[in-house]
Amino acid sequence: GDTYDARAVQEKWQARWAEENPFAASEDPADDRPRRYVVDMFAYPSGDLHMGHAEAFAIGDVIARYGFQRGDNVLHPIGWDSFGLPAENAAIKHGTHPAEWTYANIETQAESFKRYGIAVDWSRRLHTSDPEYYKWNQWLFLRFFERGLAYRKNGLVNWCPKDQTVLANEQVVQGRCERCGTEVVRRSLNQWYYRITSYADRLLDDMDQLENGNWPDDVLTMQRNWIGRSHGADVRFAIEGRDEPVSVFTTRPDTLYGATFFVVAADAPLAEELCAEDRRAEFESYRDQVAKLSDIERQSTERPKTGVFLGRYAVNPVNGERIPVWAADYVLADYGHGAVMAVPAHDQRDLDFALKFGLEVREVVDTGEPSPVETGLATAGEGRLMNSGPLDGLSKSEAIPRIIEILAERGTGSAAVNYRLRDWLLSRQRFWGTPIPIVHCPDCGEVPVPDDELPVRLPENLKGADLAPKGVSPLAAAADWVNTACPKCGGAAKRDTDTMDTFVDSSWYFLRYCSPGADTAPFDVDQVAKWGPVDQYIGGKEHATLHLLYSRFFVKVLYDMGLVGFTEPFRRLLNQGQVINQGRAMSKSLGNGVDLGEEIDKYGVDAVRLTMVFAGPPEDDIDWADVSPAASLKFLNRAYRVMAEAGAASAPGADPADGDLALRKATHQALDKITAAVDAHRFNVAVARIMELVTAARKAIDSGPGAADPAVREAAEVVAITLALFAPYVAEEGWERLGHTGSVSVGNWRRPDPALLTQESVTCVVQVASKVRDKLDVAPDISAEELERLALASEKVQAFIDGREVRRIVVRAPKLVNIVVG
Ligand code: ANZ
Ligand code: ZN
Repeated sequence: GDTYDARAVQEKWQARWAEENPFAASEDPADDRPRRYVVDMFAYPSGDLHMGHAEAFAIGDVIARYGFQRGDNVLHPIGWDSFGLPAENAAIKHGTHPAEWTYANIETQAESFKRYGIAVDWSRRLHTSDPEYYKWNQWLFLRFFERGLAYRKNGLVNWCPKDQTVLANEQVVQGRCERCGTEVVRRSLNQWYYRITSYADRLLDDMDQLENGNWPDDVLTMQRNWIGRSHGADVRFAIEGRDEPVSVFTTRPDTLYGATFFVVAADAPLAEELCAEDRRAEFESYRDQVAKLSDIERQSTERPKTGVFLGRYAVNPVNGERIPVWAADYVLADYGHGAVMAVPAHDQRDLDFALKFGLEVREVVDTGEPSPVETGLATAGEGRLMNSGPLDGLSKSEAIPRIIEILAERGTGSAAVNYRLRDWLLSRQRFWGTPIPIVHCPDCGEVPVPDDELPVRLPENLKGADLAPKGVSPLAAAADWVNTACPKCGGAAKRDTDTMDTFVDSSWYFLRYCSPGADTAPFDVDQVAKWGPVDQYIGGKEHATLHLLYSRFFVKVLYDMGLVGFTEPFRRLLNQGQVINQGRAMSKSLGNGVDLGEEIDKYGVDAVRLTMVFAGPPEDDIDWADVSPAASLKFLNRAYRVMAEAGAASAPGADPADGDLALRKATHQALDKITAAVDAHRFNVAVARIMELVTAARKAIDSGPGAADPAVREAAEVVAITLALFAPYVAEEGWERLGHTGSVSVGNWRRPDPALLTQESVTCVVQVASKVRDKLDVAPDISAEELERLALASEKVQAFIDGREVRRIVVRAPKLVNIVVG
């Protein structure tokens, strides 16, 4: 038997693709083919490609290649997210500049991507660490700054003690640094922010464009929860001995009559201010304890409640009641107003606190549930208000607007909306990122670097130990770089020494791909209008609240600037699963890593790619211990032999109509199902249908009409055409063996012939009272319901039922229906 030499075939076709560039997007304005824009989340250049890349890019490539194969004008670009900490850490370790490590790894990955055979337009390649790219991060920053969307403020920020830099909220995962896993602490610093909170409503409301399966539901849910919009009211409580009242945010203003105490976040300045003198010592020791807790511990519901009485009273604005003011850690300083009205009967956290400290619990909603004091469970069900003056007898949905009205009349409250989302903290105290284009002048303050002085380049003379984390940016040590003239007054001034969060780089790169050489703007507006938004985006779920949220924000700002005509960047999103091994994520410590290069050397690119997509639906994880690249290779050899034998026995152009009808039907039905499966992103199903087609063709060659039959050629050609999406090298080689000269990969998809799709019919016998009364021609896969309906619709059958009562109908689809009459 003939087997294909994977390595030789890879080298041959890789060279051909490089020469012929079949996967370049057409820029011809007269090209009116449908356009499709497919983007894989770009790679981070840490070392060579790994199994995760291999899966994500195999899947993205199926989608892109399907577009090419159907003859669409496809834009499928590639780039590198090449700023960031690992490069800097490698540079410190090796005494080099981060650029060395970065660009060497990019070269390695680029070669591997080429070998992996992904169908991309290499002419559009970009690297975010190129000054030609990051110049536009700076330009965009300045536009955001002009619009009040970039600003600097002093505040408590998340600080990673290991990486010695601040982190955005989105980069803190369960209290730990998203990158290195170190527990994050709070620090007070003056930092730059992007005002993403002014887009909170649009980030939520525009999600209706992404629903109905366009984006995975769980990603939408994560974004909704992250933005966390709550509707409720601000209620102002007077505080005895203080001129200004203090507001609380509540989602349950209807329970105001049940507020029996008041709690301020222990670490909020307000707690310190409200604390009575005789309580100060106790309060301060408590506050210092709280400061040591991580956010994980603070928010844990398991931990017993703690707190201290501040020796003060607040006054309930609706009934004048004095309620004690406490400080506690379960109230967070940076949510709402950092203070709550506690309603222990109907809020579990408040109830735990009240029971611990012996505070009053007063039910104000009659839910019919047992008493919270007895069960320890706050009641949250529906019910009528009680013990609530003018609200008595109302339901929650009636009481909320009513109480807001009452508060508004008295000037002590109003409806309010609150968000969990915080502004995006942009500054990083690290080197390998985009310098923030601001000059600090003692006279003029924060002065933007003029556009014509962009980019503000990173200094090239820092390397190795110069970059070690010090808590301030390494750029601060580059005196020549830092000291500059104020662009406004010309006086001595200093550059901002922080760099931007690298998530800025990835927030708009998909726009840059449309015109990667643009040098007067971040992107060519007309090209983006032509290609955007991205039709299909492919990448991992870990970006649900980071990259995907930031990109959506950027596109909305760019829409407001008139630079893009759409408000959402990615029409459809596919989150591929992970490649794991023996049930666990691959890791060095477990020693269960699988090396992509070794797998490719053993089985070839095609077999590895086929294994990736055949393992299951693309969203599912793949356990490499459960799949068999060897079996994939065996199948590819079988497919190759069918193509080679058909090619040896006939020439292109034979009329398939003269071929074996059964095989022709099998081919067209396979094509129909493969098309539907690829459309539905069920690539594993598509591969299974190709496998069946290869089996059918093999049978026709060995024990049917033989290799020279035109139907065998037709089947083999469909194998090559469809396999090109999944195993492109063997498909190209097989196509050539079939006698074709060009590439199989572009413009060769076929439509099944409808005349060959009709299924054979079977005869169904219909009996009335156990006598055959009619025969129906039906599809072999007809459902029982449909068959029963057809049987009862038959005129002959109705004539024999003759108005009698139908007592029972026995259906044995597709062959028999028996109608029992009374
Ligand atoms: C009284 C009340 C009664 C509440 C009741 C709930 C149930 P979400 O949905 O997350 O917005 N809250 C307000 N500010 C807080 C803070 N800084 N730290 C901790 N908790 C805070 O939650 C809003 C509810 O969380 C508010 O409504 C408040 O408790 C509490 F039966 O007020 B509620
Ligand atoms: Zn100045």
